[in-house]
Amino acid sequence: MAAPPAIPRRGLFIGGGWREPSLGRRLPVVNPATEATIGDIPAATGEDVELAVSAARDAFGHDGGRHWSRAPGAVRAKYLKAIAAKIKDKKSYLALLETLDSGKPLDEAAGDMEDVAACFEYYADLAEALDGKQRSPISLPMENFESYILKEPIGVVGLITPWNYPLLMATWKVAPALAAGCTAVLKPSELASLTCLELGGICAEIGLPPGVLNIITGLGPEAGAPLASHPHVDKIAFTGSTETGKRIMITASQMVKPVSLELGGKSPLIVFDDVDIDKAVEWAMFGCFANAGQVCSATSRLLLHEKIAKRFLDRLVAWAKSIKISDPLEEGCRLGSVVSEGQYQKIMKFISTARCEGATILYGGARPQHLKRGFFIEPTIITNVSTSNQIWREEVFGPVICVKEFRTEREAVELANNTHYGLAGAVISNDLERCERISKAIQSGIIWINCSQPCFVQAPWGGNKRSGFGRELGEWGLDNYLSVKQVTKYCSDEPY
Ligand code: TXE
Repeated sequence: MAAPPAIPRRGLFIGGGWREPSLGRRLPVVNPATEATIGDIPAATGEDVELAVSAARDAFGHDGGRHWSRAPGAVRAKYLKAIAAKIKDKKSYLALLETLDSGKPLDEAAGDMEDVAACFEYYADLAEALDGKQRSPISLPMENFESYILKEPIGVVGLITPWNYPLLMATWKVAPALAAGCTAVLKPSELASLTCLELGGICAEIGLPPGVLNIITGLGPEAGAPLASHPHVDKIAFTGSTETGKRIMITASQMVKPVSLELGGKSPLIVFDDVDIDKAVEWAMFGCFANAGQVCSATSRLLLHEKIAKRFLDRLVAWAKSIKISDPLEEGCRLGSVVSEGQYQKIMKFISTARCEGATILYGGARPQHLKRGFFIEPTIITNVSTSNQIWREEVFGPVICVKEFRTEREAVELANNTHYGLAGAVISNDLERCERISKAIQSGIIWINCSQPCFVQAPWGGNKRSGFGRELGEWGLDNYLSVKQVTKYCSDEPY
């Protein structure tokens, strides 16, 4: 088992240096796999937010000069590439920290760090490409006029992020924001901030100009809310719960401030009767139990064709019985702990409500008997679910899948769309025409055919309905941080 590193005691990363929080308060860091307190993080409040926003404004620059917003994309790219290189150098250390902080298996955390580095590299390339695209002509139907657009960085952006992929979710926002020429204040989740604070250390090591990225840790209402409502923050990008997303939208609406929201989900996975059941089971379990189900796009509603339902569930249960649930630092661990005691209690409550509402806990539903400490939950499979049950309607964000059977394609689509959410959906069938039809019929921002959850930095990510709006990743992720300005010139000496 990997030896846990000492947890560094960090301050807030503001203006390129470390600062103690203005009220001097710190929050405990608990390893959810052991329940031990392993360190602490600073608890920022309004005064710290003020300092961070002001540092970001100074770094953004208003009147030309060498400020970040005016630097050539190639210069910004150089810094982003340097961050990526440092992430790669420190991959094992960062993965260990991520595991200790979040409870996810160590090799999954190592995979996350590779994705973090790849994301910085990808947006470094887009920053470079932006140099050639900042001014694009528009063809007009009238002589004597010329028009073009300028793509400009939006300004200072507030980035509020969750705990399920702590450094990766932060990177999905930080990398494109900096590539676009914005400066940023990042507020990671209080439940898992360690690797985001290490990103501050990396920025200092590579000499990122002070104030370009500021990192403040702390509670949502104390550190996140003043960031969202700050009049000098030009945009908020948020990933988290639908409830907090609504609150952020209300705050932002007071200043007509743009927001992008990546919220919860309750995504369906439809499996038809013409498939290789073993392969489909693999996707189903990966789709709902990877990262202990703490994935916004988790395909947590499994829709099985009635002809294969029994065989499919037998295999799924056999798989659930066989996987290794252990301290996430142990080699071969497939299912770690959930992130916190609060999340553990919340998930257990979902399971007991499902039972009370008449659903069947086919497998799991409890803490694994061999683990006496830590917030572990068995992979849980729930059948006999009705569409009025809470377990069908609400996001659990834990290792819990609920199952319904269907007879026809139409019924499958109706069940898939029977949700307020619209982040993702998946269909497994050998009939590719049917898969294409279903891709169009499902109301969500992402559809997977014959798989579940693959994620590529080049492809857009985001949802519809109550899963939010705006797209991250790919070129769409960069556009989140650029505004489009129209410039039109009258170029004749004749009077108009
Ligand atoms: O989320 P919050 P929580 C869902 C998931 C989970 C539930 C609760 O269902 O069980 O949300 O998790 C900051 N103003 N997702 O409580 O509160 C907070 O500090 C400004 C899905 O952790 O939304 C953190 O940085 N900011 C999701 C971030 O918001 C505020 C991933 C997210 O926390 C704030 C995480 C406020 N008033 C949870 N209150 C996904 N889409 O992947 C909190 N925050």
